[in-house]
Amino acid sequence: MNGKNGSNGGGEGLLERLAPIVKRKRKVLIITHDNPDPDGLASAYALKYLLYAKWRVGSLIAYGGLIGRAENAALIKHLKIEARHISGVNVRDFSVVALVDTQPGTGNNPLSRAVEPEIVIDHHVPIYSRTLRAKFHDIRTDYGSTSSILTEYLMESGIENPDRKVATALFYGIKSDTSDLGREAGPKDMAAHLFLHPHVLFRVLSKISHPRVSVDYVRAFAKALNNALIEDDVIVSDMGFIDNPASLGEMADFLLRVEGVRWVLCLGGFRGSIYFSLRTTRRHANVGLAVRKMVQDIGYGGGHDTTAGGKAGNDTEEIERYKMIADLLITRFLREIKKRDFKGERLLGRETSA
Ligand SMILES: [Mn+2]
Repeated sequence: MNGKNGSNGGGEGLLERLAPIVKRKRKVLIITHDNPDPDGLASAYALKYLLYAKWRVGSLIAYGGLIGRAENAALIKHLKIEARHISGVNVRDFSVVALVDTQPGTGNNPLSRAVEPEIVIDHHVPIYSRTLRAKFHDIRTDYGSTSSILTEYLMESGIENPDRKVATALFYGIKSDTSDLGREAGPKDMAAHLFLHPHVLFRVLSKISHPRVSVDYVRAFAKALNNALIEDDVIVSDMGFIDNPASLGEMADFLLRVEGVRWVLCLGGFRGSIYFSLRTTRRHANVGLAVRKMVQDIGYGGGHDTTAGGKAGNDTEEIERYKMIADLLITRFLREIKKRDFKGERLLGRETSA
């Protein structure tokens, strides 16, 4: 089935199709995207669990970039998810490579071009041609999270009492990618959520959802607010050089909560590139597409209807070059949302209504 909502190369019995690819294999390398979010980490964790519980196949979870947000660090710590940075992994030590919550060719994962993954499980648009070449690919673009897809694998596996740490991770993965099932969540996400519910460790979940934060985090927050420019329903915050690109999405989510705001772009420089997050309250805006136009010829990006992000430029440690790429991204963003004449005043400099 290569329908408009995804591609998994043929209907039922997904686990039966997965089995011959992983069975009796020495070790599977499970890679998720750079600066992994809860959905990526939970999906990788669930696949690792499933491979062992079902076929006694061992695996290792690897990622690129940084584990950014406090929630993500808490997820890893409290659920004991072992994930290794790709720099410490030799891909050749593994007989099978799986990608979750990302695809080959997106530019947002650390898999080298020379390696073709055998397994790709994701919910992002577009579906890449290299994905379709993978022996096993399951891309469902009508799902709010990859965690929902992995939950269906668990359902299909017949495992009576799934590991509660895995269930908690998946539950949080769904919650976080769909903003508590309120954003781009469909009936499948709801069903997955319900299935997991009785197995969730809620006390642990609470620690993950409300983690302690570092002073650096507070500093990043202050910077995002200080640099935020607003006009009508648009906020743009150029945070300048930042310590952690994962903070951008979080800041963009926060700024989208400002009354009357419908569009937010947050950007910042990290290790020679400019990272950015785009958010909207418009339900069918397809900002994933807008982002792909923004990064045309200068980077990578993608996303969903209301959330998207990307990475552009190189050598942007040079302030001149940083400014040039940042301005180009902002100009293209404003063109996409038809707000070319945006000037912007400081959000914090604004008169407040009494
Ligand atoms: Mn996801």
